[in-house]
Amino acid sequence: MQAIFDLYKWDIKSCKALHQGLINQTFDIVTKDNSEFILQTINHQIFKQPSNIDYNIRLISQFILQHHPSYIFTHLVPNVHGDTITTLNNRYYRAFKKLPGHALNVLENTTQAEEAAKAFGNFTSLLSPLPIEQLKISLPQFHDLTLRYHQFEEALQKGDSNRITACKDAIAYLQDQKKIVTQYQLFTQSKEVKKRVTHHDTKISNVLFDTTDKAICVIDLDTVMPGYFISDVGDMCRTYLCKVSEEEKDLNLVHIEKSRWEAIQIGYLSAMQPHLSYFELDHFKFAGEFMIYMQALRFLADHLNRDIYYGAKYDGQNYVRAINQIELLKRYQEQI
Ligand code: GN1
Ligand code: MG
Repeated sequence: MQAIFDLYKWDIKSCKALHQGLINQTFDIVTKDNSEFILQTINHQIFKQPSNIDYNIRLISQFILQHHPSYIFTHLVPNVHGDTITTLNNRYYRAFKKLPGHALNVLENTTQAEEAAKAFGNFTSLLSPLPIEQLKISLPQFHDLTLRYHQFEEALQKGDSNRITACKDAIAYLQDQKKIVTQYQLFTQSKEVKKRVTHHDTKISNVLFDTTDKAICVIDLDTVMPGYFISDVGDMCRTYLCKVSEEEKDLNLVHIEKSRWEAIQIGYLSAMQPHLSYFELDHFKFAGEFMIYMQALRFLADHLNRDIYYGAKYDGQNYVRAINQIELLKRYQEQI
């Protein structure tokens, strides 16, 4: 790591790995003059063109500095060469100045749901004058449910046969819910639907809060690219409505907190209502079904593919995540 610290001219006091996110590695850096940074590697097995992420964040950063200079944003910190992305030993790094605030793994109350939803809604609303064609695609077809279903079917063909047999109930349930793919296709084909600057990873740990539960800013901008509002609202429903996360094994704890559903609507629409068409507004509830279902498909497909994408800290972790999401989908369809 010393070589990378040198490239940022950091005289290091401490460097702590943060166990955040499933894809990239994140470090909390404090230098001897007490400056604080976040250093992150970009997983380029997944993000094949890390320069696209860098390009998008710089584009957004410039837009914000020009039009909304007081908006709190994770502006990139350049290295000694003036580059905001650093390649070293075939690894990609970038750094941000650490912002005050803390991230949550699970929500503690309804205010946090409203605040987070408002923060993501504001982000898209604020960037609405930025022509989306200027953004690069950091992960092609990332939230394309048709593709995700196809990948799930491929896993049923080529995946681990023992796992396929053991997961037959979960597989049958997801196949039975295929109508969600059709609904997604109808939604995306509609002329009433627009692509906008979309975060694509609106889980609660991607918002920084202050001590009074006010959202300070949104973080983790790797997947910011043109997309549909159902991606952002959907991931809010997936991760804010329940008191336990996708890692929870005890399915009895997977409940929907109805007050948080109201909070997501109030928060997100306070910024986004003027931007959305009636047709889009009518798909607010569908957003949750779409994202919970897609995540269940992705976790189960990965389990069948022997965890090549998400990895697993214990045998069956992606299966646990998948059945957790299936349970959440059932509760969502019953209660929302
Ligand atoms: C991944 O790495 P992280 O935790 O920010 C994934 C998301 C999933 C999430 C599930 C690029 O996000 O789509 O919703 O795991 N990101 C990518 O926890 O695949
Ligand atoms: Mg992420």
